[in-house]
Amino acid sequence: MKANAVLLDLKSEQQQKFDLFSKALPDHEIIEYDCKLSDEQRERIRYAAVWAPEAGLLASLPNLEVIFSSGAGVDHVFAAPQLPDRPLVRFVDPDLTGRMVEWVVLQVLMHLRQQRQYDANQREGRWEETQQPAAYQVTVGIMGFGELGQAAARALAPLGFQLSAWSRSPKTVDSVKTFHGDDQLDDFLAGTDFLVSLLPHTKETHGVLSSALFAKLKRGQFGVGPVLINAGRGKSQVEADIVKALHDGTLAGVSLDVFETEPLPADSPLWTFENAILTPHNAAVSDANALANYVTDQIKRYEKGEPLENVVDRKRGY
Ligand code: NDP
Ligand code: OXD
Repeated sequence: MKANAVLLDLKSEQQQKFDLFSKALPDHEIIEYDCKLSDEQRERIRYAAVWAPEAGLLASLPNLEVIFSSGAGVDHVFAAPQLPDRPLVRFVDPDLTGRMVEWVVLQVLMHLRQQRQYDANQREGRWEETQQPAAYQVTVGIMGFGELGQAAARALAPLGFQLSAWSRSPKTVDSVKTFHGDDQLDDFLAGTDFLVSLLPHTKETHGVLSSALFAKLKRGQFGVGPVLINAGRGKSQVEADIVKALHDGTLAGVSLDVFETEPLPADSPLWTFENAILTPHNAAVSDANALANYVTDQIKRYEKGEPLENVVDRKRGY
């Protein structure tokens, strides 16, 4: 019998790759969760890698030592009732970060160059130029300036954008005007043309992307902006307010990867706007290979007595 079993309760495309875990940890038993576990299996499980575990699953594992989130976010893990008090490690990896950077840069450029308008013109065979600002005339404000927000800033900087960022705690980063805390939020918004949200979903960030906030954004030049780009979490946005802001011009456009309800319901008005770019919560997927390497490396570190990395602070909720 192999010692120290690892339970996998991942998204289906990652779960299918469970052999990656077996190869990396040949002396561990890998158990794919399929809604039933014997009492002996429950006793053997020391580690669990999960996306959205069902109520009571993790609490039913008497010898569980570490929980791994298969995403960078952890709200889906915290949402599970009866979450045991064990270290929760989130997924922080160059593969995921690189994917998010690609998505953010793509969206910023799509709005800067008014690509949706040119797509519409092309469909109608219309040759028509619009005035376009250059990157250096636009301030991209990044809300949530952690792993992903800082990587996005590093990619946007060489394109010439003016950059600002807002986080909970103070930060000093070259070429980025930084703000922190609720007291500095209005100043951050007042200077922001394109607002990129990479915030986690917590009690504090719930519904923060609302009419009141959109009204405080800088009114951009040349008819471009303000724009909302959100790949953080859908529950940080008020979709009824986004729809209203797109109708009345408070927002010139949006790019949304995350939604209050996922999948986005077919009757959501968001589907109907030409200037709303929607993607199905795949701005930065957790690649199965990268995830298996990450989790198995962390387990090896832990078993050698080294500290786990990227352990979530439960009080902050991210
Ligand atoms: P980090 O924890 O590294 O960064 C989070 C940032 O948000 C930090 O700068 C933090 O401030 C800031 N923050 C949190 N709460 C507040 C608050 N109340 N007020 C102001 N700032 C706040 O996380 P990551 O960058 O790795 O990931 C961010 C989020 O991106 C994830 O939680 C997840 O929701 C989302 N995500 C989405 C994906 C997708 O495909 N759509 C893929 C991966 C992640 P401070 O620095 O002071 O702690
Ligand atoms: C994540 C996500 O949190 O994919 O990693 O949303």
